[in-house]
Amino acid sequence: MYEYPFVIGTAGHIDHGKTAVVKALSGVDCDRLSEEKRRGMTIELGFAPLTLPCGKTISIVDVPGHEKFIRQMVAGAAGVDAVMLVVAADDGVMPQTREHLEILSLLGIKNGLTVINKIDLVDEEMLEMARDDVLSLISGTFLAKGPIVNVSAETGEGIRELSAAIQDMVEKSGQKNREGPFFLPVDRAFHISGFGTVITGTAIKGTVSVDDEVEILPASVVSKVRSVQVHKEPVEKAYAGQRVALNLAGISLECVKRGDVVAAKNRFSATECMNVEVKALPSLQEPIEHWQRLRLHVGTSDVVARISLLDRGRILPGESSVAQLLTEEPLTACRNVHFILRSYSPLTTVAGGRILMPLGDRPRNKLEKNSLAQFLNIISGDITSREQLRALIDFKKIITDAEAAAFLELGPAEFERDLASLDQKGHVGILKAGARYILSLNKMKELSEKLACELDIFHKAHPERKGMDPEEVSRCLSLNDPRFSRELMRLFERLSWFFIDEDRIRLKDFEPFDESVFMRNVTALKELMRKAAYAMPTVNEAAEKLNIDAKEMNRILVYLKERRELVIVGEGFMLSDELENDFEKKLSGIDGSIALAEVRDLTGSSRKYVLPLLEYFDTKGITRRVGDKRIFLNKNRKK
Ligand SMILES: Nc1nc2c(ncn2[C@@H]2O[C@H](COP(=O)(O)OP(=O)(O)O)[C@@H](O)[C@H]2O)c(=O)[nH]1
Ligand SMILES: [Mg+2]
Repeated sequence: MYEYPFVIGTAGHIDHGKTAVVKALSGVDCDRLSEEKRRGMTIELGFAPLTLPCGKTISIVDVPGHEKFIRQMVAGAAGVDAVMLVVAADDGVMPQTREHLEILSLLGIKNGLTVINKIDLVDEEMLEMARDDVLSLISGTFLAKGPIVNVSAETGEGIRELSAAIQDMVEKSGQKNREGPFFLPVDRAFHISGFGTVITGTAIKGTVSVDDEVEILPASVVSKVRSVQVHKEPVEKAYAGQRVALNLAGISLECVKRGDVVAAKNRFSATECMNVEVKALPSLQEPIEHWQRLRLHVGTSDVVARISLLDRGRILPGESSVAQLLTEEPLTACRNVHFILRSYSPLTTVAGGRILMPLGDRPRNKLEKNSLAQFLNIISGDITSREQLRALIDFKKIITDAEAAAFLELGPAEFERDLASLDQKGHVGILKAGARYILSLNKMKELSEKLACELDIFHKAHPERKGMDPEEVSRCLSLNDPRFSRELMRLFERLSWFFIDEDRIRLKDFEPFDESVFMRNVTALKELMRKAAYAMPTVNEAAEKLNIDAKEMNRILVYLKERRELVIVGEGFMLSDELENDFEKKLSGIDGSIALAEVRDLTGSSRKYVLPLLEYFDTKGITRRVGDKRIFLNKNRKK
C-alpha cells in the first residue's frame, strides 16, 4: 500500500453521518475500530486508510463525540491537511456545525470540502434549502473555495463524486515540508507483549527512520526507534503528515503517555512560557483579559495556562494579538503549531492561535516587554525565514548559531543560507569563540561606541601603550570571556572600525607614543640648539633638519617647555635654557646701558637673533628699553 502523507479530518453535528460517510468511502467503520483498539498497534483510534481512484492511499480521521472532536482536532490539526464538514440534508446547519467550523478556522486549516449527506431522506426543495443554509455558513471561510458534494452514505449515491473531489484536493495541495527536526505529539501509548512500548501520533515535522535516536519530552528520556509503521504497513521511514506508530526500545509504559512528544534528540525542550499569537473568536461575549486562566489544548496535551498580554490589557472578540502563555505544568511544543484556548465555565472555546516561539522568557521590565511585543509582531507576519532570523538576532542582540537555529527550528542548510545572506548584507556580525556567536548590527554599534569612548580615555592615560588587550576590552565592555573579546576586536578590525597591533586594539587615528624614539629626538634637538648657539634655529628648521613630523615636534616642544628647558622667542626661534643663562650672564657684566650693536658683538651674533632675545628679556623684566639702548635691571636676580 502506498501511503501518501495527506490527512483529512471529519467535522459536523452529531448524527449527521460523519462515520457513515467515512465507511462508505473507505469501507472502515471507525466506531467499531475504537472498540477494538486494544487489539494491537495496527489499529488506530479513528483513523482509516482511504484509497483514492488514482491509487494513492491517504488517511481519514473520524472522531466520535463533540468534546473528543475538539481534543482530536487540536491534536491532529498540525497534521490535518484538509477537512470534510458533514451536514445532514434533513437537519441543516446545527450549532455544532458552526462551532466546528469556527474551531477549524482558528486551527489554521486552509483546505476542505462540504458534504451534504442523507440526500435519500429529502426532496429537491429540502435539498435546496440545506444547500442555501450551507452556502451562508461557509461564506467567508476557508470552505468557501472548496466544493459542496451531495451524498447518501446509505445508498452510496454521490460517494464516487466525493472520492474524486477528495483526489482533486490532494493533487492541488503541495507536498508537506519534510525539513527540520522530527516532531510527533503522542496520542496513544500502549504495551504489546513481546513487542514493548508502542506510541502513535501524527508526525507534524521532519522524518523518522528505524534505528533513529529520539527523545521523549517533557521528561527528556532518550530511546531508539525499533520499528516504524504507517497504517498497517511496516516502513523504513515516516514523514511529516503521516499517521505513525513507533515501537520504542527500552522504554516502559510509565515513561510515555498521551500529551508527550517524541522528537529528534536534543532539538526541543520542555517549556512553561511560550510566545504566541492569539485570535479571539468573533462570536465571543466577553473580551479575553490579561492574566485570565484558560485551558490550553495544543498537540495532544491539555493544560491550564494564564495568558499574559504584552501590548494591551484585553483582546476584544474577533481581535488578534501577540501574547505569552504561562502553563501550570511543562509541555513540549514546536513553532507554528495551532492551539485552542477554552474557558472553564461555561466550557467553551474562546480563542485559537499559533505558537510563534515555544521557548519564551518573561520580560523583566516595561522596556523588555515592548521589545518582545515588537519582535513577536514582526515574526507573526508573513515574512521569509531570513527576515525571521534577522528579527530574532535584532531582538536577542547576541545569540549563538545553535540557539538561533533551535529557536527558529531551521535545518542546518536553511539556517546557513539565511545567515550567510544576512552576513553578506552587513546586517549581522559573526564571530567564533568556542561557540559561533551572531551579533545584531545595533549591538555591534553599541559595543564599538562604548569601546571608542573607553579607548579615548585609555590612550590619554597610557599614550605609550599600543592599545587595550583582550582582558581590558572584556572589562570595559563587561564581557566575561576574553576569547570572545579577542574575536570581537578582530571583527571590529575587519569592519575597519578600529586598528589592531599585536593583539592590542586602538582608535584608528591614535599613534602610540614610543619613549625611546622620543628621547632620542629630544637629545638630538638639544644638541642642535647647542651647536647653533646664538644662531637659534626656528621650530620648522629644526624639524626639517632632524626629520621629525609636526605632531612629534609639538610633543617635544610641550615636553621641553614644561621642564623650562625651552622657550620660543620672536618668529619661532628656539631658545634653550642654557643659552638663556649664558645671555643673562653676558648682560649682567654691563654697567649702565648698552646698544643693540654692542650686544651683537658681545654674543658674536646678528641683529636677527639678538633683537628677539632682548625683546624677550624686556618682557621678563630683566632688561628695559630706553631710547635705542637697553639697561640691565636686576643684577642680583635669582634664578
Ligand atoms: N438514511 C440515511 N441515514 C444515514 C445516512 N448517513 C448516516 N445515516 C444514519 O445516521 C445515523 C448517524 O450516523 P453516524 O455516521 O453515526 O453519524 P455521526 O455522529 O456524524 O458519525 C446512523 O444511524 C446512520 O445509519 C444517510 O446517508 N442516509
Ligand atoms: Mg461518528
